[in-house]
Amino acid sequence: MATDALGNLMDAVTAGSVEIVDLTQPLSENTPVIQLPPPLANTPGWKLHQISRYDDRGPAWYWNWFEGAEHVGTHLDAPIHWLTGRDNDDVSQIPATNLIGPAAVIDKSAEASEDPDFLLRIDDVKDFESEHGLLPAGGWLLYRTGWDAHAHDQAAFLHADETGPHTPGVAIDCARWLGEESPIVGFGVETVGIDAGAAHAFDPPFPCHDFMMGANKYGLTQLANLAQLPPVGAVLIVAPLKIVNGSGSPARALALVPRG
Ligand code: 23J
Ligand code: MN
Repeated sequence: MATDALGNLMDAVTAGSVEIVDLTQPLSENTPVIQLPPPLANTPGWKLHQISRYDDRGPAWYWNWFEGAEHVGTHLDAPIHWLTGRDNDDVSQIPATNLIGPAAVIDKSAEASEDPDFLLRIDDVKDFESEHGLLPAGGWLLYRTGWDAHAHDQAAFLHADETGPHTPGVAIDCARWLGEESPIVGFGVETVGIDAGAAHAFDPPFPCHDFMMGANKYGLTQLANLAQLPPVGAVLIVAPLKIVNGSGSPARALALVPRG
């Protein structure tokens, strides 16, 4: 029965047969943020302001306040983030049951290291499904590209030249399929956003945002440690702040991973 399931889970965590993997990048003033070209407005990054640190302002306590944006660091894109999802959920309205679910992990790190503009195709996902089973209904597809290796360095992470940013993403028809056809509720990436660096010039622009948010689905960005996950069998837990009217939120993302 269900109480045994949770007891067994906690026993497995204690015994190490289920490992907790932290998929979250550290959130600091050095966390990279997306840079959109003019005349578009850009997001500020993250900043801590000290209130007191065991001093005259508060002799026995340390605390800060922060300024930062919704779409900074490891963060969740709510459906309302995009024009196509304007009547869909804001981040506070996302059903909690969608914030935990099975995760499939597709690894295109070899392809992305050869070609930083690599785009995930429907055939790549179909090939994955042939090998590992169908994408999980109500779950998440996590897209490993190796881009987490650059997350400590804004220039390397955004990887822009005079033609704009070059980071891996999703082909237009695959983005449509993920939103409109696939059974997943969310799509997670290692890059600064769920779309390719070059996706500003796609039709529609930023198709992964367009089709996922339009389908009341979620994005999850700047993930770490996807290399530690199996292709199937892990469970993702993502915890965005419950910001009323929020279009997204920095989030803690964790995976429960079976070992042995
Ligand atoms: C606004 C416009 C374009 C993009 C984004 C935001 C993001 O990547 C985001 O964090 O949602 S591509
Ligand atoms: Mn975002």
